[in-house]
Amino acid sequence: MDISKQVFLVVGTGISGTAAAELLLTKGCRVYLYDGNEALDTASFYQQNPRLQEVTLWLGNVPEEVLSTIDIAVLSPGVPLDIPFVVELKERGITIWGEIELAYVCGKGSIAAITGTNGKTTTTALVGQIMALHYPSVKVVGNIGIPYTQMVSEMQEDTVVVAEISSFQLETIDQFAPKVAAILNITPDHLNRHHTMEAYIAAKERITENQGPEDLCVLNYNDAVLRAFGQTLTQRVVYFSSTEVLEEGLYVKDGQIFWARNGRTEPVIAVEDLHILGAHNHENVMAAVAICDGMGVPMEVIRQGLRGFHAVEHRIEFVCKKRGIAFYNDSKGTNPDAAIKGICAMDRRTVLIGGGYDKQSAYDEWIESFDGKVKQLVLIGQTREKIAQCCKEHGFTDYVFADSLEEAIDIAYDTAEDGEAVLLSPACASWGMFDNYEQRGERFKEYVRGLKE
Ligand code: UMA
Repeated sequence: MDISKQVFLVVGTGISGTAAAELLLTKGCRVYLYDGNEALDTASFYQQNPRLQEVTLWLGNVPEEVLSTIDIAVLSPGVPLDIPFVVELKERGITIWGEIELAYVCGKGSIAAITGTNGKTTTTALVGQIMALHYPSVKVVGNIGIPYTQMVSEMQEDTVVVAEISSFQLETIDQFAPKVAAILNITPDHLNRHHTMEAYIAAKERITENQGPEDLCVLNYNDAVLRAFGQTLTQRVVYFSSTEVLEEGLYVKDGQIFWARNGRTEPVIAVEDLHILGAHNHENVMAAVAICDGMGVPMEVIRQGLRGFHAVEHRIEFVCKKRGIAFYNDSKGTNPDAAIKGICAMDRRTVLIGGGYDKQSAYDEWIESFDGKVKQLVLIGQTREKIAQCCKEHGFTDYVFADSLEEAIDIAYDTAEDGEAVLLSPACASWGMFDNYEQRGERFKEYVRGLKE
């Protein structure tokens, strides 16, 4: 398809939409922008995006005379497929692409794509770092915070693209075909968007749907859904397990990561040589090893990359000590499963700050994981009553409400004692109080660093 002849409507004016529109302009396409937020300040939008001056931005609706000319709509990840505006686009026969699909159609190079409920940012960052030791042109893109379309103009045939891809982004792929795909795990998340667990799983599994027999899929053996899914695939599959010794695949035994393949078992690295904590991170490391090997990186380079990698920001990130209390920022704990890992990584009594935007998650397992370690739970945001109710049902009554993150930190600082920890690991998205989890984490770190001893 000659995309320069198509008329595009880019839906959403966040970082994906603006990057997509800019890319389309460089391809000589006719482009319109749309945003459902009718209160958006268009003057400041154009000020912040001067290269989009010539693109008309419609808020709330698009006039019929424009809509009738649109060939392809490019959706930002945060735009659900079942909202009336998108349903209308589909009914009109307009092709729907996600921002990822547009990047794939226009981009170059070979792709390693990583999805999963948790661990995808750490794994993507780790894979990116290892690849950069071996390949001259590596682009780390996607849900990690750098729109894929933003990097397309810098891609060459020999570029290696390392893409973190969310379930939102996978809902709107068409031809997107990574050379190596990885699904790290699937636990309940984003059910307000996908409605059912089945739909969420199906979205994640789409990462493999255009792969050929020579391509590779990396899967978590401990996840029953993914283990069964691997058996249905025709491409090559590598499993990893943090609890079982596998006949074929990567596993952890006696503090060492091994890879059993083709009748040989090779030690990969000792867990003590890694700088990232917890069994979930061993899974991320094993996935990264299989992905990088699948992309042609020699094992010695992979080992070097593993040894040099430290935790990513906002993921169980140590901030500082005040009055002997250790503060950890786990703002990326945006769902109960991720937040459980935050608690598991604490080795002392902890005052926990939780709550935020309601994604209709169940908090039972998260509260059960407190297991005597959580001294007090300070609740913020839209979900605070719902979580408090769930706490009561599980017999946990040491919770209090705060009206802001700052107030929550003050309460936690008052409650925690020398030798204990304060952990921000909300089990909820940040929306409603913050633009994103990064902003929440930054605000936490800034305020904590300013606390008086
Ligand atoms: N909008 C509409 N209609 C809607 C919904 C949104 O018009 O129904 C508009 C909003 O008014 C806004 C724009 O769309 O102007 C926002 O688009 P967006 O929500 O897709 O946000 P972007 O800024 O483009 O960021 C997106 C991802 N956001 C989401 O998936 C919600 C970012 O992931 C990603 O880093 C970025 O693209 C680059 O690829 C963030 C995220 O929270 C980190 N991801 C979820 C997660 O990790 O759990 C999936």
